[in-house]
Order: sequence, then C-alpha cells, then structure tokens
Amino acid sequence: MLSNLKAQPADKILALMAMYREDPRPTKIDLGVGVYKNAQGVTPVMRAVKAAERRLVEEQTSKAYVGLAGDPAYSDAMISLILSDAVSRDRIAAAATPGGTGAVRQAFELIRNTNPNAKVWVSNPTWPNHVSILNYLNIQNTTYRYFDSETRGVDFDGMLEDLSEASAGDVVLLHGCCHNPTGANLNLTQWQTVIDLLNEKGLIPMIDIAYQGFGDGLEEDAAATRLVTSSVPECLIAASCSKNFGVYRERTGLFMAISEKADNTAVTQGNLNHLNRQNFSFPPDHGARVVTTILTDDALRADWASELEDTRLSMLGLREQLASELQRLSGSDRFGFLAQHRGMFSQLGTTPDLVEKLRADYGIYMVSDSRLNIAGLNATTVPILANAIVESGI
Ligand code: PLP
Ligand code: TYF
Repeated sequence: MLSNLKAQPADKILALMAMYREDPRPTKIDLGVGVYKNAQGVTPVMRAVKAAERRLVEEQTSKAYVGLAGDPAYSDAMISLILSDAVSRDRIAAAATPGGTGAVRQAFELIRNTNPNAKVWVSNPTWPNHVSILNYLNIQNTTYRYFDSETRGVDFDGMLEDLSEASAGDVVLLHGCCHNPTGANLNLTQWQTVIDLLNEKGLIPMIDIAYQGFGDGLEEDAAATRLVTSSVPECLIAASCSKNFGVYRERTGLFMAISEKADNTAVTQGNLNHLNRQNFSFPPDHGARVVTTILTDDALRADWASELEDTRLSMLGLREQLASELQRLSGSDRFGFLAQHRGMFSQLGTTPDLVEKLRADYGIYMVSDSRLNIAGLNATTVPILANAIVESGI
C-alpha cells in the first residue's frame, strides 16, 4: 500500500525554512515564514499568555473533553474581539478549530457540503494553503486580480472586473486585513464597493483574518470584517490567534458562519459540530483557554493589547526605516510602497531569479514570489537588505 504513494509537493514557505536552517553562513537573514520575531530574533511568549498559562496550571481542575465546538466562552470572546456588535449574536454559529488553517479547512468543507457547484474566488496571489486545500478537496476555484505589480498596490479595477464574472452562490475569499503575501489592502471605500458587488450578484464572502492587530490596530484591522458582516446576509469567517496571541504551535482558531436569519443558526451550529467530529472530534483546548482567559480579564487583556501594539509599531518602524534607506540608496521613491503596506509581509514584485540571487549572494531568504517577512528584520539588518536590493538591481 504505502509503496504506491506519490511524493507530494512541498509548501514553498516551509521548504524555505528548512533551507535557511541548513545554511551555515552566520550572516544569513530569514525573511521567510510568517512568524513574528523581535529585534533579538526571538519569537517571544507574550506576557499575558505566560500569566494566563500560570493561572491555568494553578486553577484548572480537569482536562476532560469540552465539547465538539470547544468552550462557548472562547467563541463569545473571539466573536466580540473580531465583530464587536456588528452582527446579532444569535445569527452566528462558531466552533474552535486547530488554528486558522483548521477554520479555513472547515469553511471549505462546509461550502462543498452545502453547494458542490460553488466556485471559490481567491485573490491572485493568496496564501498558498488556500489553493492547496481547495484543490485537495476538489472544490472549483479561480483567481481574481488583486496585486498591481507596477504600483505594488491593489489592482482594484481588475479585482472588480474579475469578480463581476462570478455567479450567484459563488464564494469570494477576502483577507480581513494585512493581506498575505502582498501587504496591499483595500481601503474602507473600496470594501464598500466590494460589498455592493457581492450583494448585487448574490456572492458569499468568506473572510480569512489571521493578523488582527498587526496592521493599523486591533479595532482598525477588524473594521472591514465588521463592515462586511453588517452589510451582507451570509458570511463565513476563519480566524487565527496564532499571530496576535503568539500561540502558533497551540493551534488556536475559530470558524464562524453567519446565517441570514437567527432561526437557521441551530442547524448551522450542528453542522459545524458535525464537521469537527468528522475531522478530529474535539478541537485543541489549551490555546483557546489561554485566549479566553486573557480576553475576559481586564488586566491581562490590557497588557496583551499593549504588547501587541508594541509589536505592531516595531514592524511599522522597520517598514519606514527600510523604505527610507532604499530611497536614500536608490535615489528614487519606487520603494515607498513598503511604508504603505500593512502587516508582516510585503511583496517586492521582483522575479524569482533575483530572489534567488539575494539568497545565493547575500544569504537573504525570502519566498520565491518576493514576499518578505518584515519582522525578520532589525535596525542592523535593514541597511544590509536595502543595500542588497539596490546592488542586485531589483
Ligand atoms: N490565513 C492566512 C492568510 C495566514 O497567513 C495564516 C498563517 O498564519 C493562516 C490563515 C493560519 O495560520 P494558523 O493555522 O497557524 O493559525
Ligand atoms: O504565510 C506564512 O508564512 C504563515 C505561516 O503551511 C504558515 O501563514 C506558512 C505555511 C503554512 C502554514 C502557516
């Protein structure tokens, strides 16, 4: 049996991580996988997470199973964090999932179960796992234009033109904030235009929100998701706590499905529970419980929000430093987009050959589509990267 297995393509981001580890050069710089690193190159456990974990060690009296959808208090806390009061709570079904990836997976399975003819529209480019999971599940999918490689902003006209080809019942996957991999985002006026198109054509939005608090702030980064959910009849949301709580390996996510009418929510909730049971029974609890502990305790929540804000500002500072260093070295404004982009990533918009040159000649690792993780930099490595970019002719 096993000898019949065929080799599977590696995830290009994870493959790059392995390559970096094996590079013996002490000056190497990792701008690959999307993990936050501080100026010392460390991915810290956040203070509030440590405090919540200590509390759990002391106070938790059982590790018996919780429930197929996880602890309802976790769903409530996350719904409030992401949606505030944009949608009435009785229209929302929610289930804890293993990370944001688990939520994406459950959302796609739900789509396939309820409408096998639905096509899922993803931005070009998008996070590679979106397309990989869609293909794995045999779900029809196609791309809409998103990134303008000239301006390194959003090709909004192209996006609208492509989405106008979608059929009623199709699903449009949107990044709630901090687009991965490009770093280019819609403004709220553009979001409203997309909403009008969704409603006009009967398209269903699915929002992937994995970086709330990494762009313009916790509330600001949720604004688009709140605007969409308060303006459409139905919406699916896949949320991740990996980045904003720094609980990557705990696998902490939430899948939300918003029905048009509250009397549909019980059946939708039953379907979310059913999907969890088919795939893994009970979702992981530890990360979700830590998140709930933080969000429901005023002092822990304030400390978490403050550390997250410092994290966000450090990435913003690195963006500004890199853009101004590049302006100085190249004598042009063509890298100004780096300071406009938001989140962990920016796409430089250069060729795989030049990305490879940065790796081979300078030991600088970024994904072949020229995505760089801003948090992989520090004040010392920014000038090194800027010099390498200009010297190699990017
Ligand atoms: N969606 C996007 C766009 C991402 O970049 C990520 C990665 O962090 C995820 C979802 C899910 O991440 P995780 O499964 O680690 O929570
Ligand atoms: O895009 C990234 O780098 C992060 C981390 O299969 C990640 O989202 C990368 C690949 C993957 C899961 C998470």
